[in-house]
Amino acid sequence: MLWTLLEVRRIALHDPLAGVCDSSPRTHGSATEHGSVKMAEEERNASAEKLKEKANNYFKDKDYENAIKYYTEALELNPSNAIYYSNRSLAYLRTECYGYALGDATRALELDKNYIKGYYRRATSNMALGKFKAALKDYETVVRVRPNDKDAKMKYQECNKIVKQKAFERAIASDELKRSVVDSLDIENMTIEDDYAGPKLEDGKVTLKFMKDLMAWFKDQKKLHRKCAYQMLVQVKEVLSKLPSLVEISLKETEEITICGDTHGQYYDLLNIFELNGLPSITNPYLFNGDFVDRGSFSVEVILTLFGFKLLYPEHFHLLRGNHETDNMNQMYGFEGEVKAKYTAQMFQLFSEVFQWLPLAQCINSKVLVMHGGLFSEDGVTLDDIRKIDRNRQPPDSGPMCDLLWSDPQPQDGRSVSKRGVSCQFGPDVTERFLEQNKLQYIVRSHEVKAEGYEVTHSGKCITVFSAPNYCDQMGNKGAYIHLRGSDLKPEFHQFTAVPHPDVKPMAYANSLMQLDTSGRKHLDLKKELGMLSVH
Ligand SMILES: [Mn+2]
Repeated sequence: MLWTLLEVRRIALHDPLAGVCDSSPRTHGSATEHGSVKMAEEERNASAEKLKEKANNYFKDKDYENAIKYYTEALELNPSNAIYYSNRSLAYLRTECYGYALGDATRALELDKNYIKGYYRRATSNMALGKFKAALKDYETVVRVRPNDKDAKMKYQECNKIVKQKAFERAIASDELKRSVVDSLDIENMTIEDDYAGPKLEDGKVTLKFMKDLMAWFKDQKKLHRKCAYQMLVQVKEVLSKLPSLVEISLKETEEITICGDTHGQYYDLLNIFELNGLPSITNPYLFNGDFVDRGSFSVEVILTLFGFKLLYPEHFHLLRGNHETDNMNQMYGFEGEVKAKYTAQMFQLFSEVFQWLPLAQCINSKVLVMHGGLFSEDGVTLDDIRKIDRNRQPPDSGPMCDLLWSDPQPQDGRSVSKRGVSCQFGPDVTERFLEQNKLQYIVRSHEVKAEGYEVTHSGKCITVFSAPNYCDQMGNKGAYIHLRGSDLKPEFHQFTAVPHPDVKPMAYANSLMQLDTSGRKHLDLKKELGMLSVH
């Protein structure tokens, strides 16, 4: 069912490209000039190869945007080359455009169904999208064709394990309907060992002193005692579950709030934000706009610090859910692995329960709407519709809750299929209509890395803010946060750069399938990929 949907999206996705490739006047022109159609074609193919090599070099330098640009140009000259599609697919994977990656891998396979790498790419795209069954099918194909390929066998087994685990989880889900992990914990009777020298809650409460001690403790790469972590999680679940899906706040004339975008486990950059902009307090309120965890390998530290401030200043410290505060993402991108490594699987379950209670959007002075992803796949959604979303769940594959967490703006009017393969892209006209209907001035969203840390689009009506500088240690981007004053609600942008962190690489806790194929950690593997391809 889903596969069909993605197929449809893929076809739509490649329509514009097909248009470019069919630009016959240019083709015929050059053919006439050189006197022979065949020669012209050979020349075009040679130019395409040069463009591909240029793209490969950008890829090696981790400049994926330019790599994509030149693979695309190569494809305009030679649209029947499966390798170009496959290479571009890998570049799209690195830029998190999983929908495009899937489309390109599929296209490569249409051109050459024996192209094994295409199956790998399509499987990786599907894994990234949480479509484990579809991924398994492709790994099966690879293993069938290459029974002696150890790497393929490992990937097949890994993927098969996840599919079985999911099936098992579904089977027990009905028995354990809404039963919280909290019920099976005896937190009161957990003992804190005498040799633990770290911070403890004071009379079971988070205090400012506790928060300062906690941040210093985490900075030294030490672990908060599991009892304290559980206490915080239970309390924050209680606080979040009382909030509506759409949180509404009002700022007085002189009051100001700081809005931050994705932090993605970059704990030392989070500390830097507090250094630059002051610690959270009643007079220094913050809103963190989702994607606190995954990728960065200090996600536990980020989320416990944010939850701590939520407990300390529940009215003045705000958190919204991102698409990474979900089970599927956490399984692939590191948070689940990190919690299991630093604590237990049971604690991850509790994190998952807490995430389900994170609000989905926040409205400031009835004029500015903040959400992680963006606007909707259909017109006519009102603030009241957002208020009514029953959010205590994993997000569905479509609909308003999915869109709030996943969509992206686009420069052209209307809507398009998403580069990510989930939700949609919305144009300036969509934003305009939404704002008008809901009597709003503009939206603030996050979700996309931006070179300057922020971006203003849709004539100032759609603002992106991203607060993970040098994202994944490789994007070279700035981070930013926004100040909003109650008096005029004019956004004021502040940029910052990455600070050093201890030597634990991003994605260190991620699923091994993601590590091998998308994080670039296995440099050898990457070299093999491109080295092998460039001899063509
Ligand atoms: Mn996101």
